[in-house]
Amino acid sequence: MITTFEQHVSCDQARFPDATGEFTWLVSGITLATKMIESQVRRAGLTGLLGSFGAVNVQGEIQQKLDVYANEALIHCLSLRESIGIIASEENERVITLRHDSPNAKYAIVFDPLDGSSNIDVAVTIGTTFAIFRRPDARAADPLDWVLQPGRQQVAAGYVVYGSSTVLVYSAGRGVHAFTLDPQIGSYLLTHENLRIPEQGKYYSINESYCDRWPETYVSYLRRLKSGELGRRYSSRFIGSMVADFHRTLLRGGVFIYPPNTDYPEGRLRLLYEANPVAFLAEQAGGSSSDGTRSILDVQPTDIHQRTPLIVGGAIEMAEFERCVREG
Ligand code: P6P
Repeated sequence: MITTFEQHVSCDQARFPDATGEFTWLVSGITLATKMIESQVRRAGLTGLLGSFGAVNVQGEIQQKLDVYANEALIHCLSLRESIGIIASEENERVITLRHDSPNAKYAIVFDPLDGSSNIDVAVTIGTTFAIFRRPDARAADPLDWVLQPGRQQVAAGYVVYGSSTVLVYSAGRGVHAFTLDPQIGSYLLTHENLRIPEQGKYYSINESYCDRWPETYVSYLRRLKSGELGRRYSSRFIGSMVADFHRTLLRGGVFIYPPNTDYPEGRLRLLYEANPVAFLAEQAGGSSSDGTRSILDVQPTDIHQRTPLIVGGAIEMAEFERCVREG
């Protein structure tokens, strides 16, 4: 018996008496756009979509052609969902106001259209991350108020990882579920229901080339993970695409860490559309997250592109991190 992503969301929404199906229609914009992105990712080398677009985005990073395509696909598909009032994208400096004053516009969506762009041309796994917020209770005059909400306010969040298979991982606050794209029928089919992050894994995931520029807490944390004092010697995995590194952490356990360093004193990853979605999923799956002082989900954003340190993983690895923070 197969369950498509749309069936899953529709059944989930049916639990709410006033559900109108508009949320199901909203998330179908994500599945459609990511299927369009997936088809281009798989053929990029054949269709001239590899390489740089020749422009620099708001992050100061050289845009890849697939970055631009992915962003345009998501904006196009989501703009057709009248329940979305505001969009914030990693590729756009400012929020995109679709229908800010419409009574039907109840949601805002933030996304990184293609995370891990440096891996595109070498055929390494990349991904799309997203989070959905309800418009603030008050009639939010400022579009920014729709998206500058703490991660704990996310109505739903997830990512699509374009790897050896294409997997949509999603939560609407009732567990984490994964749907694998069946390219023969063009549907995301439920393959992992109620995913739980293992209490302890065997991998830590960090770019160790920055180790001479980390705060001491992270140096001692890595030393503990490597020492075997947590009952096992950890191995290292770092793909350079947060989505891929987090997906392995979610399925196999362990911890993903992007500390602050002298190059990125606030951390490198973006709070709104990278850290918050994975922090939400990790917590829904029995793990947790931190920015070094508190849960990622408790951070009040002040800018749509603000960066943050990110530590996210299973119960044992995160408890050990908190111990290292307490001991200073
Ligand atoms: P570094 C990709 O550009 C990204 O935003 C994340 O997906 C990834 O974890 C990180 O940057 C890699 O950064 O500094 O290790 O190359």
